[in-house]
Amino acid sequence: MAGKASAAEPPQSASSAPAGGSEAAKPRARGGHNKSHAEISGAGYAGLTAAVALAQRGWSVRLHEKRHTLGSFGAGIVMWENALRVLRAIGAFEEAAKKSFTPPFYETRMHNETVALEPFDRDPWATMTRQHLYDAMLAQARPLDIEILHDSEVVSAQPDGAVTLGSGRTIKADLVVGADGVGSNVRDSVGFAVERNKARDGLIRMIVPRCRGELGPEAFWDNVIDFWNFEPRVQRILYVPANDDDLYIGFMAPYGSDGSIVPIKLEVWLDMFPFLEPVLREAVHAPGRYDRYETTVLDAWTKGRVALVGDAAHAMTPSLAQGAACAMMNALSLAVYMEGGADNVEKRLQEWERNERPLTDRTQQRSAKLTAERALSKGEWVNDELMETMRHIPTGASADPLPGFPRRMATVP
Ligand code: 5PR
Repeated sequence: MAGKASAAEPPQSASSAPAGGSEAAKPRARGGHNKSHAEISGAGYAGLTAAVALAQRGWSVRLHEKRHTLGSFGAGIVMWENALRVLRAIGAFEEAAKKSFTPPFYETRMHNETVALEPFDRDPWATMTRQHLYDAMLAQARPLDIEILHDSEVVSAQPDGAVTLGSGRTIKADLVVGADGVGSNVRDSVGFAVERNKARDGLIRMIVPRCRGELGPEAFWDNVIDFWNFEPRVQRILYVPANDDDLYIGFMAPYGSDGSIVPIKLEVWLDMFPFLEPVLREAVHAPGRYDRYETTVLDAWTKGRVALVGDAAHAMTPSLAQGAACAMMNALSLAVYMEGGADNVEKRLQEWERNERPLTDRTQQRSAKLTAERALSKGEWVNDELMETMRHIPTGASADPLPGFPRRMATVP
């Protein structure tokens, strides 16, 4: 396992630092002379996981984030066992678990009638805010041999391992990781064929206060509740307690409909979900964005020394809560395939894709089908096929049980 690198050497990174950033300005310690070096574009969940997992395996890593601040723009997240296992593998599990929650049930309602009530007492899972998850992962990156640059955009990459920054500077690496999201510069500059599929629906996601006092004393307000309505129009609210204080709430509606408008229109949601009035009133003032569901499938995930991971490679709909999870699994496994350093990077990247990609492909297909058919509304997604990904032991992660999980055995009311 890696500690902090001690040998201070190539000041090249200091000169690449964008002005003004405290991290960027920090003089750089880059360990050993013969360390293999990775340039990673994008400090989201995929990029952070790859950075930590590579550094743990002795690589020196530079992580570029084009935004000014490091952080998560998302609202909340449901983490299943595979994602929690990746967190443990990169050392972030305990910290992430601290401010997380496991609801007693995952409930599905149609027109406010319960159609499914899942205790998930054999599947460890947790909810949390995305910011909390991000902070837990970033804390793992800090002490490792990872140079984190903000305001630093990778504008293009080449299969030989060259990356060009927004500043115009070009750097050579043994490995380039494009973890730069659905609009990936790395992907589009290297030239991969992208097949995009947009669904008819999308959703607005935000964090609002739990409003427990106002919602009422019923125990079910601790559940995840997926409130579906098909009449008089298709609108759905995904209600996810993320911890004692924060509610992660998703407003799903067809693209272009009134339900897709941000800030949300109170009357559009209140007439179908009057029992959620306190949180709807909060949601009117919360920042949010409507995102149409989208799946992207590439002809390949790697070319030469370049590997794509996360939404850059395999954006998926969130029906199975596997977007970030697959991003993190693939980033971890990528580092496992890079164990031992820079020899044969190209061949090992191909092996990585060949072995690791099929599960993600299946997950994307299943998730897209659930989304297209609005099938989560039936609450019938808990079966061995659809749970395959959540129950998968990620390459590079331990199969040991997660400490403290399952968190509680729910009692049927
Ligand atoms: N499940 C989860 C989720 O966060 C979303 C959906 C389903 C856990 C939204 O991101 O279908 O939209 C969904």
